[in-house]
Amino acid sequence: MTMSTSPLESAKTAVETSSGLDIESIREDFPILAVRPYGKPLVYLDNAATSQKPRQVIDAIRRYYEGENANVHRGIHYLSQVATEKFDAAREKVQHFVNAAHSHEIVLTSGNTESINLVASSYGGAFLGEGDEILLTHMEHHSNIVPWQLLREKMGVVLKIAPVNDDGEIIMEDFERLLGPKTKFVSVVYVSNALGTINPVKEIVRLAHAAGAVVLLDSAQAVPHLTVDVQDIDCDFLSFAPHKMFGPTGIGVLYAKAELLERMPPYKGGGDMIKSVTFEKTLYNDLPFKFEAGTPNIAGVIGLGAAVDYLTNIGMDKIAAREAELLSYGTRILESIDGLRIIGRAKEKASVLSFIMESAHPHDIGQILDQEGIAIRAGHHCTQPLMQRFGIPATARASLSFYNTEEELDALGAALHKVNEVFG
Ligand code: C6P
Repeated sequence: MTMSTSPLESAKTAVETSSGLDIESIREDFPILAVRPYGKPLVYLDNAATSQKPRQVIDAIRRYYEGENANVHRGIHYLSQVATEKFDAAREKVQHFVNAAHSHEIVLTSGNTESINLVASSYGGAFLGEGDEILLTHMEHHSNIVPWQLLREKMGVVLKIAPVNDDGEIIMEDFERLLGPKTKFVSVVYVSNALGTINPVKEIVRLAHAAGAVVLLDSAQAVPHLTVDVQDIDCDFLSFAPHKMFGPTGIGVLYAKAELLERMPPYKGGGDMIKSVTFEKTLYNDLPFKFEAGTPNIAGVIGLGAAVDYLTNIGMDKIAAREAELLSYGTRILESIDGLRIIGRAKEKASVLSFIMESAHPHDIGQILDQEGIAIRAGHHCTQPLMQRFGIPATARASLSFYNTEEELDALGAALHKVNEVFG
């Protein structure tokens, strides 16, 4: 006898056979997934805020503190050599992960935000001036708006904003129209944290370069989900956030073309970024150390190296394919909820599901879901201008990662029905 299956059940079967990943064993890598909030299974759908950490990353950090802890690039003793080797190896892993041409094009910072501030302050302070135009888009995170506003206050640069359409895509005709002879810099988010839109970054870089502008890609939400190849994209700067890609907090990455880093002045002064110091004059260190003043977050960098290994072993192509499956499954679940509107319907989309409901404010949705053990984010997601563009104060946002499951998305759907029951 053939059993009838619902569309979602048949989708689930297809997912399990096509992803090629053993999700159950992957989930065992993440100790935190065993936490039971309020006695219920944890459903962690807040990966865009920060991802959870696999045991491999946690162990690498523990190993460092238990058996390798020393400062780097300074000591001649055994521990310092071990720590320095691990630290330098992590930079090379990051280099290969984003296909940078040289390891000295990878600058280690304290976070994605810090990486963008470094560029605005160092490159912007040295090479941009009164009346120069910087082109952003309406979907930027505050981290890619405010540093440029600070520069505007200091240098008198002009900010231009490329609009987005109702689906949450950059209107490329307007983007192109806004590029002019005064455009000296373009700074664009690769994947929107609030909408999930994957922007056409190769085309953006091509157009910007043709107009003579330098390009930064805020890739905080891209690197955990897509294969990112900086040489193929040909961007000048690319920032990302290891804590969103299964690594620790307190560490960031800035990729930059070497010729730009060579010309840029240091961002901060201190130890490690110098060759020699007298009271009269300081000679700066070679790349990338010129931009890495003070003792770095050594444990964080070693943890980042382990996160890169973890992702590489699984395979970014498999991760992207799995997340595409989860995104389409989750989209269909949300579409089945009365009075729910998805914000962000770009054709090219990463695994972010932002939505509003007629029955409840996003914060109330977040609270009901929390009671069910489901972690989402509710708010403006540090994209207030984008929320204004859509005429809404906030969204509820479920952001998925490859370790999520169809069962978890079913739980999300059931909890959203409950929201309608409670508030409807
Ligand atoms: N977005 C989110 O929940 P930091 O805080 O430096 O690690 O990253 C800032 C940042 C910059 N750009 C984009 C596209 C981002 O998504 C983020 C962080 C988190 O969406 C926290 S607001």
